[in-house]
Amino acid sequence: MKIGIVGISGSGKTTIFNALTGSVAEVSAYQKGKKDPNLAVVRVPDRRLDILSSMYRPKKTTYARVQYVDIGGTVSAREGMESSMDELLKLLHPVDALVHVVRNFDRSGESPKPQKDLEALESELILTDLIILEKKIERLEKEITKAGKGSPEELELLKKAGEILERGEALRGYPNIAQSPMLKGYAFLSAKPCIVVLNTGDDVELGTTELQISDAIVLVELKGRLEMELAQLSPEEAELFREEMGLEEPATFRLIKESYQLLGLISLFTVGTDEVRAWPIRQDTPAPRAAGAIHSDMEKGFIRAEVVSYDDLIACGNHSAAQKAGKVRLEGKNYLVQDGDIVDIRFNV
Ligand SMILES: Nc1nc2c(ncn2[C@@H]2O[C@H](COP(=O)(O)OP(=O)(O)OP(=O)(O)O)[C@@H](O)[C@H]2O)c(=O)[nH]1
Ligand SMILES: [Mg+2]
Repeated sequence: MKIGIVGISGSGKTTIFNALTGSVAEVSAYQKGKKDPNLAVVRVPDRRLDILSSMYRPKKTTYARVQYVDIGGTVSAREGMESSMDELLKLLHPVDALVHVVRNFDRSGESPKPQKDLEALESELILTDLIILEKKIERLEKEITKAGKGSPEELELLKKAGEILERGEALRGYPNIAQSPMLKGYAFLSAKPCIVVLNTGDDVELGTTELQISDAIVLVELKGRLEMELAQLSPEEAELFREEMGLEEPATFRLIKESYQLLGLISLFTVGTDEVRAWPIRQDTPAPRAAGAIHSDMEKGFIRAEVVSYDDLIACGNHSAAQKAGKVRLEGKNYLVQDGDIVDIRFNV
C-alpha cells in the first residue's frame, strides 16, 4: 500500500517525508526530471502491539507497514499545466492515497496562504481527471455507436463523474463513483482518498489557522520542521526532548495512523513467543481471506479461527483467563475480522 506525498513546491513535502521516515532526504533539492522520488517504508505505530509484546515477550515484534513516496517538486501550481500533468500522472497513478502538504509558514518573506494553495492543487487534480475523462468518454462513445462494443454502464458512470468534476468537485466525495470497480482502472487522482497536512511554522500556535476543507478530507496539522528534527534524534534524546516540551507521541504517528485508516486497513494480531505481529487487512475481510494474508495455506485449508478481541484479552489479563471467561470464540468462514482481533487460525493442508 503506497501513499503519495503531494503539494505545491516548497510546501514541506520532503520535510514531512523525513519526519515520517526518520530519513534525511535533502530538502528543496528536487530538480525536475533529475531525481527519483524519495521512497520509504514506515511502520505503523500501535500501542496495542507494544502491550501484547510486553505480555508475550516474543523474539520478534512486527508492525504493520505503509509506504510513502515523496513526489518532489513536480506538483506545482506555478508550472505550466501540460508538462506538470504528465509527470504527475505517471508518478501518482500507482498510489493508493494522497497526503497533500500545505504550507503554513513564512517562506522567503512570503506569508502562507494555505486556503489558496490547497485549492490550487485540488483544482489541478480535478482538471487532470477531467481531461482524461473527456478523452475516455469520446473513445467509449465511438466504440459503442460504431463497433457495438464497450459498456454503456461505464459511459454512464463516466458522464456522472464528469458532471462532478465540471462543478469543480473532487470525486473522492462520491464513494459510488470513486470506488466503482468499473472506473478503478482510470485511477482518477481526485478519487484517491486524501489527508491534508497543514504544515505549520514553529512560531504559529497549532489549531489557530482557519482552513475550509470538504468532509471527504482528513486534516492533520503539525509542525513539519520540528517533527523532522525530532525524528532525526536518537530515541533517547527524542524522549527527553518530548518530556521537556510536554509532548506525547510524535505528531507523525497520528499522520501514519490516519494514513492506515485512509487506506481502509485494520489490524489483526497474531501472538506467540516467536513473534507478535500486526497484519494489515482490509475492513470487512472474511476470516479465510484474512488468514490468507498470513499464509496462503491457511486460506486454502481454513477450518476455524480462534478469536479474542484485544480489549477482552487485556480486561481478562491473559489468554487462559479470557478463555475461562468465555471470551475466546471459534469463528467460521463467514466471520468478518475486526480491528484488534487476536487470531489463531485452525487449518488443514
Ligand atoms: N519554518 C518552517 N519551514 C519549513 C517547514 N517545513 C519545511 N520548511 C522549509 O521550507 C523549505 C522547503 O521544504 P521542503 O521540505 O524541501 O519542501 P518540498 O515541498 O519538498 O519542496 P519541493 O520538493 O521543492 O517541492 C525548506 O527550506 C524547509 O526547511 C516548517 O514546518 N516550518
Ligand atoms: Mg521535496
